[in-house]
Amino acid sequence: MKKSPSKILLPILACILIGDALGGASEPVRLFVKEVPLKVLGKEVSVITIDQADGTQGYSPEKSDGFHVEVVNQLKVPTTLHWHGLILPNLMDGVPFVTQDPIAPGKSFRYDFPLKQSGTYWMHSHYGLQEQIYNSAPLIIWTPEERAKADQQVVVMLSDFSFTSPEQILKGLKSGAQKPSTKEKRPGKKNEADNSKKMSGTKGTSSPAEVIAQKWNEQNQRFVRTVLRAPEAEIDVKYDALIANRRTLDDPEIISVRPGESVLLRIIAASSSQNFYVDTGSLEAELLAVDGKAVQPIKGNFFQLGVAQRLDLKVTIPKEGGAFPILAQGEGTKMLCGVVLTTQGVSAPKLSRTASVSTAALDNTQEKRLRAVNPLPDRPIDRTLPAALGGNMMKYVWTINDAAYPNRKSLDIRSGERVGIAFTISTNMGHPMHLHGHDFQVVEIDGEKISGALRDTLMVPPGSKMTVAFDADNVGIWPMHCHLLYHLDTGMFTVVKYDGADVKFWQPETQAKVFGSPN
Ligand SMILES: [Cu+2]
Repeated sequence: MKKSPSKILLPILACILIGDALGGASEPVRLFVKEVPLKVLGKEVSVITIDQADGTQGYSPEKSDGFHVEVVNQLKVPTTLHWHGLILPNLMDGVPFVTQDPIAPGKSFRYDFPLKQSGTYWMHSHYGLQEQIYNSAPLIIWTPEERAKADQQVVVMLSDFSFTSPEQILKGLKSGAQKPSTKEKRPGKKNEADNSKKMSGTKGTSSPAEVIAQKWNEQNQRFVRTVLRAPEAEIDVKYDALIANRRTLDDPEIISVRPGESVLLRIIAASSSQNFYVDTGSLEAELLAVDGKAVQPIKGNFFQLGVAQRLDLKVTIPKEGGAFPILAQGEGTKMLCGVVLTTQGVSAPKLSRTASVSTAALDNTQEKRLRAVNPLPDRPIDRTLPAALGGNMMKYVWTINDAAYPNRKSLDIRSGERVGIAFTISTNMGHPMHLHGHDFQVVEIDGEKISGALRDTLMVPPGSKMTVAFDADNVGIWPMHCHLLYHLDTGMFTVVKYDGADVKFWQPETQAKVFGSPN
């Protein structure tokens, strides 16, 4: 139920009664999308926030209440909000020119639907390049079981920060200014598509250096941090800082915790194109869920997190107390961000924003070991959709099945099918691929069949072959795209379309006019 500033009790009581009659709170929470100042590295910049009337960021409903939101656009430009990872009715998905018209400045839009999931989700603008300037917020769906997972729960939103506007960054990428150095370029593998040879930094082609990577420690059955000689990860946007809960490590959020108690960290990669490694340091963590969906608990202190993915990590504070930084290092960079857990009377240590060594590319070390708690029912795949991830770095155009969006090429399916999506990749950067409106299960990695994690976003590293499966039980037209903002914006986007879907809002031609064509 929305908190009302009204002093009159009667309307509130009426509200509660109506809400109860409908089996839950139906009064919408108003989410105001607006510009706010933010100080980063001593300089004040203007960013976007999604706030409730009382200043709460985002929206975290009880599952049993359902989802009831009115988005109020207080920006000077259009927007829409997408509820990342939620299984919802198609026209509630919040994608302009696919499932709704943009919300004009000063206008609002209602989103109402029952909730089918619980756990760590998030919301973000699906309009233009607004995601880089933090048109995003947490979306935690609560149940008594979610609350019982730990003594204390903390949401950590990770992001990337640049003093350069997203429009300028895109211009730079298109003109080659942000391109990785070409001196490390070598010919691509023989079997790669022709255009992939134009991409710089093919995996294994940059000269090996000392890099931080994730390793599975077989003896202790846990994920750990290791330093090895390997190529640095290829990245195409270089940020000025990384932030956690909108703060750099110069002035991180300090979270008070109690000795001996457990803390569940709900970590969200809300970045526009920075993948992360999450380092819990001296605290042994237990990974309980990815993308809001339970996995067989697996231990470690060093985890991979692709853009738009989430990690639920449970840690226990030692009885003797102390200060415990929870850090995230960017893929292919030395930059760090994070929060610090401290017990009473302990001050947080001074932390550097820079690690001494850069990191390797995200890979399948972690994904191969994840197992779903609630796998899909056993049944063969009826139809496999190909998803060949490609691109042309010279033109800065990114493609799925050789096509750059906007276009009218859809991946077509029918209700009732078990659908597979077979990802192949010919580019030197990995792509965090997100399918709207469904949970999918990772069922095959590099030829090995597994009962892998349920997810809504899959990191496809360079050189890998990965298949996911889902049950086609949610009729509609659903975006499937790379979640690196600049790849999504320059073509790596398509739609999975059910037979008989309502496509009245699908206007790729209008989108091309409004956002421009990548070609
Ligand atoms: Cu991508």
